[in-house]
Amino acid sequence: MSNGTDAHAPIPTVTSLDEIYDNVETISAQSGRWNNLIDEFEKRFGRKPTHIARAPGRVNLIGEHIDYALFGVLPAAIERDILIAVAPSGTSDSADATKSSGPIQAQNLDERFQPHEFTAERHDETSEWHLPIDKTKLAWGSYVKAGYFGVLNRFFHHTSKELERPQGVDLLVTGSVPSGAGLSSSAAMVVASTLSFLVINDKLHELTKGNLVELTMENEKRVGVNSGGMDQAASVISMTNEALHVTFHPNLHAEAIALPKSTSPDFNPVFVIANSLVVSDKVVSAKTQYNLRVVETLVAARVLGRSLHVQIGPEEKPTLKEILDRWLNVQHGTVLGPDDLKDGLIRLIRETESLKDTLGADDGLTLEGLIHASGLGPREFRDVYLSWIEVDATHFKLYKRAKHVLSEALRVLQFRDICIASTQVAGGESNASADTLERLGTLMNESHLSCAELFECSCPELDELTSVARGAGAYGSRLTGAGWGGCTVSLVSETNVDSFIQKLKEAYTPYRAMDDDQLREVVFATKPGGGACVFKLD
Ligand code: NG1
Repeated sequence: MSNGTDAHAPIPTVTSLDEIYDNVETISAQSGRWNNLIDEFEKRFGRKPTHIARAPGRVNLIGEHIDYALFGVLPAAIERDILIAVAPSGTSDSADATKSSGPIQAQNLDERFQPHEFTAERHDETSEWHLPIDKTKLAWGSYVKAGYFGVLNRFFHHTSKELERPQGVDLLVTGSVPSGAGLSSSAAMVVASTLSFLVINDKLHELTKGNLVELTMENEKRVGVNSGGMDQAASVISMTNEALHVTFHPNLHAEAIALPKSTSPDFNPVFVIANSLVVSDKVVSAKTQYNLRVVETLVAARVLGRSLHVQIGPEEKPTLKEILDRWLNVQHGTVLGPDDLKDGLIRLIRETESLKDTLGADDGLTLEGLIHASGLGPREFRDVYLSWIEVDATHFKLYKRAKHVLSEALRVLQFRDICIASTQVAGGESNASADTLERLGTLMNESHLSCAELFECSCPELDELTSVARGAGAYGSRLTGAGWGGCTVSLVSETNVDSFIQKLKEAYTPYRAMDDDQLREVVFATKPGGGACVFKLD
C-alpha cells in the first residue's frame, strides 16, 4: 500500500486548489465555484468561512453489494464533490450549556434545499447526545445532523473531556454529485459534514483517514441505511489517477490500483458515467431493497455455514466473508491473500450450487422457511436478524443473493489482476491492449447481469442503458452503486468517447431532447480523483 492510500495517514489540510485537482483545466473550472461559495457564505453569515470541507463522490468500477458482506470492492473517487464552507458560531449560551450543543445553521446554495437549524441536547453531562433524525424521509439536513451527531458522541461524551463544549457552526453547502444516482452523494455529504464539525472543534488531527471512514460509516447508518464501507472509504482514501481496492476484513485496507494505460488512444480505457435519470431513494425503499439485501446475505451466510459445519454462535450474524474464512480455517485476524481467496470463492460457489434447494432455490424461502433453515428458534432468529433493521418481504432469496455476492467478489479479484498485469511496465511502456479492455469489459458485463438477475437490483432503464452502451461501442457496461436506478459506468476507448456519448444521446430516449449542456450533466467521462480534505482559508 502506498503512503497516500494508507488508512493510518492523517486527513489532509490544504491551502491551494492544486493540492486537490491535478490539472490546470480542472482548477480553473473549479475555482469559480469555490469563490462563489466563499462570497455567498459571507453574504449570508456576515463573515468569511474559516474552512471548506471537501468530499468527492465515487464510481464503483466493480464489486456491487458485497462491501456489507465484507468482500473487497474496486471504486474510484470522481471529481464531482460536496463542498461545505464553515465558520464557528460560538458555544451554547443556554442556562446549562453542558446540556445543549452550540447551534447549527445549515444552508444549501441550491434553493431546492431548505435551510436547517438545530442543536443537540442531552440529559446531563454523562449521557448520550440526542439529535432526532427522521429515517422515513430523505432530507439533506439529515446527513448534516448525522455528521454532527457522530462528532458529538465521539468527542464530547463523558468518556472524553467532560468540560469541553461543542462549537456551534454556520455552514453553507454546494454539491456537484447528483443525488440518488449511485455516485454516493450521501457518503460525500456525511464525510464533508463530519469533517466540518471536526475542524471547527479542532479535532481533525485526532483521527486518521481509517478512523474517519469508520466514523462516517457509523454516522451514515443513523440516516437509516445499513451500508458497507465502500463509499466512505472511496471518498476519504482515494488518490488522484488511481482506483482503490478496498478490503474490509479482518481490517479496513486500501490498495491503490493503477488503471491500464496504452500509448495508443485506441486502447486507453476511459470510464463514462451515464445517469439513467431514474432516481433511487435508498432511504425510503430500504425495507424492500437495500436493507432487505443486507438481511438476505447475512441469513444466507448462516445457512451456508451451517450446512458446511462452520461454527456459528447462536447470537452471531457472521457475513459471507467471515463464513468463508472460518470454512477455510483462516486464523482469526489473518488476511487471506488474493489467490487463496479466489480458490476459496470458487469452492464456495460450487457448494452454494449444491445447496441451492436448502437456500431456497430461485423463488426463495418464506419467513418460516428462513427461520427453519437458520437452525434458530423464532425468537432467537428475530433477535439476531430482524430486531435491528426493518425489512418487508414474503420471500427471502438466499441462493440468488449468495451466488451474486460470491461471484462478484471473484470478479473484483479478476479485475484487479488484469489491471495489475497490464500496468506492469516493460521498459517504461504500458501494455494495455484490446484484449485487456475486452477482459475488463466482460467482467463488467457479467457483473451487470448478476446484479440484474441474481441480486435483482437493476431496473428496466439501467438494463436498457447498459445494452445501448454496449451497442455504442463500450467494452463493458454495468450499473454502479446500489442500483434500482441511478447511473451506469461503461468502459470505452479514449478514441471513441465522443462518438459513444453521441450514440447514447440518440439511442436512450430520455436524452434525445437534451441540449449539450444538459447532456454533459448526465453523461460524462471521469478519471479517478483525490479523496476528502479540508481547505484552510486565511
Ligand atoms: P450508493 O450507490 O451510494 O447508494 C450503496 C452503499 C454502498 C454499497 C453500494 C452497493 C451507502 C452509503 N452505500 O451505495 O456501501 O453497498 O450501495 O454496492 O448506502
